[in-house]
Amino acid sequence: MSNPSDYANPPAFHSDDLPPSPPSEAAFHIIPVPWETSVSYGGGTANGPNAILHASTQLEAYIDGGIPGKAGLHTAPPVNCEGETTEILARIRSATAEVLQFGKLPILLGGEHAMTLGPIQAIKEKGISFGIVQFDAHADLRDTYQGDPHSHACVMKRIFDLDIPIFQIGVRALSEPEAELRSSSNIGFLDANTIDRSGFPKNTLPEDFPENLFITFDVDGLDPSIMPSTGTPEPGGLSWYQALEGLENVMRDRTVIGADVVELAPKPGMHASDFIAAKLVYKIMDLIVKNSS
Ligand SMILES: [Mn+2]
Repeated sequence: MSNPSDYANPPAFHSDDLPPSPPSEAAFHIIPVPWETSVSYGGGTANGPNAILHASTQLEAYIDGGIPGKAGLHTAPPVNCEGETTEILARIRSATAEVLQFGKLPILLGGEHAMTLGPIQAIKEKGISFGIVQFDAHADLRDTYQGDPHSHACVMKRIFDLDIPIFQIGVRALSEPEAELRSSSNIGFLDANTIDRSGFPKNTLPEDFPENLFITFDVDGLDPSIMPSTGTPEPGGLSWYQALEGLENVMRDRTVIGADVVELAPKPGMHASDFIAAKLVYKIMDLIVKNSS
């Protein structure tokens, strides 16, 4: 990729090796969400989904002993991210609800982290009991940020307000009120410094954490040495294998009902980050398939 216009006209996810399936035959429905309004530092998340789709054509179909794409991949049209925040969130919610109605797995590509409220509302409206596991450098638990309650920095607070159980992995930047909320509430966390020192415990999630999981993976949870293409990078993040270990750990004995990978802000010429984000998406699919077989 040499300039941002190269992110236009994206192919379907992984479509070089794996021909797209019709929606009714695809286990995974990929929903691009090119949303960028509340970014507080570096911009570019609007191009995130397209960069992931372009990079996905470079992936191997075979990964760690299997071909998860055989479960069927359908890439939906991108969600229209113009207009008011509430309108955008409503569109993300209905795009997700449609996939759930089909009995399929929504995999959303971002786009800024604020979008995660959309699928969470859709799943909650279906009456499914579930918890959310968040991989992130930031707690995203501010009540408002720069006057905006729907900022990417507030998304987990909005989800907390919906009474959805939360577990955070890889956090290393938060404000004092966010830290106080975590310790005075039942929000679970395994911060990056603990993972660095002691690794993952045998069971990361508490025993009473819900069986159904939504996974939200903010790419800034990864270390900026492998993921510089994000708006608010923080040192001391997860390595690739720590991220995979964390995913395997939380998914063990549980059922993933949806996921998103958010906050990729692709930088022209820095295609490693785009590829890593695409591989992360495919690896999440791989773990879902392996877990359910
Ligand atoms: Mn985030």
